[in-house]
Amino acid sequence: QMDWTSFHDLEDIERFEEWLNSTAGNLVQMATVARTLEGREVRLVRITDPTTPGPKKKIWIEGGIHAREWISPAVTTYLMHQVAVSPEWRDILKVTEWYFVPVANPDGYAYSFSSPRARLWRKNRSQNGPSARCKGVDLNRNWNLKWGVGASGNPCSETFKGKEPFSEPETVGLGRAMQSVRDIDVFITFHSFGQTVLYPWGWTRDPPANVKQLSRLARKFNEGVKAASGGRTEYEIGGSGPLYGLASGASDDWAYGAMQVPFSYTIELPDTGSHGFLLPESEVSRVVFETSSGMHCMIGFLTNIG
Ligand code: 0X9
Ligand code: ZN
Repeated sequence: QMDWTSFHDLEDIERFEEWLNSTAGNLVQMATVARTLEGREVRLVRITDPTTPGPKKKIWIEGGIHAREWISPAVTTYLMHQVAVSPEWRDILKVTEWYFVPVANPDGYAYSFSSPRARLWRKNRSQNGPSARCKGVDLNRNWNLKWGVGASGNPCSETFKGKEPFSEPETVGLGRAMQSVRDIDVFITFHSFGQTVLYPWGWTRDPPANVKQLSRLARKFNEGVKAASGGRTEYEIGGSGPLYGLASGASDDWAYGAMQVPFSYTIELPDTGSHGFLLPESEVSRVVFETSSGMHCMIGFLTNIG
């Protein structure tokens, strides 16, 4: 059984998905959107209330695209649990349709659990050609939007973009699934660390067309986090390019630019750097609670439920 007082490996997360599917079966649908190089599934979990009529806001949540950012799948699975079973989310669930990918990079995630020296692995486990010395493509540099800007062509780099856009089964499968869902209203990819809400673009420092609305909805997320934390946790909000430096081929830019998702964000979860990627397990329950409170405030605002 799942808990949010520690980090969980891929098997635990898959068991949790199956448990949720059997417990809240009328609300949950599962699909496999890709098969990785090592044969793992990239799973998509759709949660919606089939007894209420549409149209509904479509919200896509991506977790675990970077292997070592363990707090991301923790937050994503907690949010799935809240949305499906918590009474506090019931009114919002009537008018929303959720698409969750708890672990977008299962090979990398499993590898980061396999030994202490693999703990800080970021990429997938792609072979990069028969003679390549270095493994892995940064799946957050492999999407087909301004591919190549601020990304590396060297397979040994942490930000290796792949040999071409969409060279990886994970990004292809996720992209196709988003295309078949269509008209997504909100796209969020959870990363760590930094405590920032980033909106497009990552490939340029120019602001996107609806920057005012993007920033206003991001402030709602922060408002919910701040309230839930008693004022202790706050996020910085801004454009990816200006705040994190130029990096293209990321899922948020693709969602915004290629899929025309009006509200597309990368949320860099806590902390602000003291532990960085190695967030202590004792922080998990606080972070998942504060983040889901932020999401509740954000999506409540979007749907006029609050
Ligand atoms: O560089 C990234 O992929 C993200 N930061 S992380 O430290 N988690 O790796 C930020 C991505 C921001 N979005 C874009 N650059 N489009
Ligand atoms: Zn990341």
